[in-house]
Amino acid sequence: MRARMGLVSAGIRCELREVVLREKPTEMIVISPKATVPVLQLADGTVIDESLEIMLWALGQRDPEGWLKPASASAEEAFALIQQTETQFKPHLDRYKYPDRYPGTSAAEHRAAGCKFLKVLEERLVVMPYLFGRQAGIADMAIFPFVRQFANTDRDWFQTSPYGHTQAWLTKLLDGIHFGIAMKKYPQWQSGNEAVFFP
Ligand SMILES: N[C@@H](CCC(=O)N[C@@H](CS)C(=O)NCC(=O)O)C(=O)O
Repeated sequence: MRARMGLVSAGIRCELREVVLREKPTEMIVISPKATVPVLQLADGTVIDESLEIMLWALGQRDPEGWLKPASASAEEAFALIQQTETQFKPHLDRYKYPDRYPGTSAAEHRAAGCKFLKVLEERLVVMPYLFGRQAGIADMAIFPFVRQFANTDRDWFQTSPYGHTQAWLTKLLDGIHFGIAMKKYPQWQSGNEAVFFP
């Protein structure tokens, strides 16, 4: 999702091979043994297999929407918030979403811990429509997919939670063109298939 949105923003088209996680193609594992998606292989053979790195590579080619130039802060602050999402919020999200996978876990406790991060977002979004200004940037696009998962875990709870600006921000991004294009479904890639392109 994040990688696809970065490619959309940069206007980069690539060959797409849709992977079904329970049937990972050998071709993917050969170039990226950690075997997670997304994986981007460049024309020179370089492999980038972290979604944020793919976004940064794409925006490093072209950044027509200025995602790497936050209006209200330095790029470092935007990256610090992304890092906080991945290292602090994501573990709580995983445990709130899948308590059965983590023995002894209380979903409610992890939701409460995740809310501390939602409060950080809310405090920013009270004063500006996106996390670092009037336009969406790398922080919004890299963070909202996690907040979407958090919201979807219990939509009724999220809708009545005291994070109205975060709810509105998430709705805007879900209605946005990048997410719409990134969500397009593709058939599973099989060796020998004719090439399919994204977007
Ligand atoms: N930090 C990585 C996480 C990638 C990741 O965990 N992807 C999941 C799917 S969203 C995956 O491929 N899991 C492997 C599996 O389920 O076998 C990134 O953002 O690229």
